[in-house]
Amino acid sequence: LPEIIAEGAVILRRFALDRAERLLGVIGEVTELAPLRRMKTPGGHAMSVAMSCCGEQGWVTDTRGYRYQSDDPLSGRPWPSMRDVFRTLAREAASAAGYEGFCPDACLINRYEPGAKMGLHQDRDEHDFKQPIVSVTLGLSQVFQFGGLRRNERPVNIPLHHGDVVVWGGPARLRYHGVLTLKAGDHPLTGPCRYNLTFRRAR
Ligand code: MD3
Ligand code: FE
Repeated sequence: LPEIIAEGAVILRRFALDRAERLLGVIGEVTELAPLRRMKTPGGHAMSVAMSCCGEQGWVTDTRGYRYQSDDPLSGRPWPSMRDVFRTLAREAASAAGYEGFCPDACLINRYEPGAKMGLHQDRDEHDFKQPIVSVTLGLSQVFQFGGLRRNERPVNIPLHHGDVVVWGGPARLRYHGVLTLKAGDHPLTGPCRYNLTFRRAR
């Protein structure tokens, strides 16, 4: 049953569980073409999260800033295409949360290893904030921080587990969020890591 965590934000616990192994297989296929890498922030520090992308647009960061682009900066080639299992999952989850017709053009693949985290931020590099975001957790559990529309609002901690899908739209779309440091663990399908797939409409 959908769990509403705020207006516009819905957790679909274990929604992706039955397709988790297929999703992980596709992550393997995509990251063979576009390897996971720790990108640099505009401040010049390497992120602790390793990232790759698939779809028409990929999210990148370097010392020039954050943006979407159609080519992988490592290879200079277009990002691997959006895979059907990815697109279908994102569409079905959005629909289950009340957002019909979601058609992502970007999937960011985040890999967290023990010690990796993502500080509080807003997702605001997309053109249309009326489009929702769908995120999928695979492997180890990690605590998600769900804040307010202003950075100074104290976030709520929400543990996310293997197969959980979260849909963020409407008034929740620009909320601050992050994830706490991943603790060491061993998951039968992913070993020492958590993967997060984040589906967005960039353009
Ligand atoms: C809440 N990733 O890649 S996904 C990111 O677990 C990112 O890898 C985290 O934040 C992760 O930008 C969290 C969940 C998420 C994504 C977008 C949101 C939560 C959101 C947008 C608004 C509010
Ligand atoms: Fe984010």
